[in-house]
Amino acid sequence: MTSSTLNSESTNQFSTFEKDILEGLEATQKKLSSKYFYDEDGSKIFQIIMNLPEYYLTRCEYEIFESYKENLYEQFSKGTQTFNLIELGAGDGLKTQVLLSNFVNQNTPFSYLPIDISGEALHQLKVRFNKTIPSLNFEGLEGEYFEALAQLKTKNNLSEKKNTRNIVLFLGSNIGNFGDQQSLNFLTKLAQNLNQDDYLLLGFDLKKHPKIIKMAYNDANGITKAFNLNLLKRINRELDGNFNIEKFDFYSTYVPETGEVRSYIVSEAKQEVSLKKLNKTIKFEWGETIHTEISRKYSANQMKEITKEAGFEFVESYTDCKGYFMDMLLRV
Ligand code: AVI
Repeated sequence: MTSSTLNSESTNQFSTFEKDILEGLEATQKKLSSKYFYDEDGSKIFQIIMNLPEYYLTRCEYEIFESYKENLYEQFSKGTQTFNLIELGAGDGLKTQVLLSNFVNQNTPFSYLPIDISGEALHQLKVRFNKTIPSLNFEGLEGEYFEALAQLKTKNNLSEKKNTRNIVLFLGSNIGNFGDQQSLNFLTKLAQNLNQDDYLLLGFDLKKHPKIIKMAYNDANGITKAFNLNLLKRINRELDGNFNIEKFDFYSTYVPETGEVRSYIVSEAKQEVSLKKLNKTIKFEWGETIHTEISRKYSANQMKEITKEAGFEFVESYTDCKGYFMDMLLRV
């Protein structure tokens, strides 16, 4: 048996994670998807990032919810008997808690259905909300967004009944981690998966002074670096790899024209890394980069155009006092 036959046979047995990692590391411009950042440690590091002085995004969205929770409740509950709040990528739920604890004291009953790729994050969320909002009707779903949405549909929780409005929450600038085409596809698919008069509340980071954006992804304590390098640790653990973390650095840059922060892991040596589980060796040149993440910033008008193209109608937009971040309410 030739080695190429061996390879193609074993390729068929690779999991999606293994395939993605291998394809990414074997590409001319090496890349690893930021969706793989969020193992248990990665989710914990992200919690720290959200509290960093440089990382303004979470605080701004928190402020928006504090300021506009009453207005949002009015919008969500207008003309419906009940509503489902379906949160995509809920994380620690701290911001959402501001809305939920306000909504449980109002008249219109609702359910909270968070969807997250990390089972651990969902578990922690459930524990937190059991304590802080015991009367909350909570049902967590672990998985990729559309798989989970489909699951919800099958379980008949994503109600098509006229008296229940589905409201998808896609917050925290999660949309920014998609490339432009991917965002449009995602929003189009989302609009198609919702019923007429359902809502999307979309939280995204606004374009602003490039220095402010750049600093948010280059924090002084190197937490964002640790967040990126944790993916190499994950690969070591899950693919029996031998990345020497000390020999890799982190670099990120913001380009105003494209609105993209682009993040990279950088090899600080000419080196070879083996992934024993996949029977592969990856070579690195000194200074060679692995692209890890896009964090896209938009103007309000850009987002209006994209969401319109995807099939949504603009309802309202909310921003913090500095005008750094925006939550846009859209209707199908
Ligand atoms: C989850 N996501 C919106 C964050 C962002 O701002 O792109 C992830 C992150 N990456 C580095 N810092 C935070």
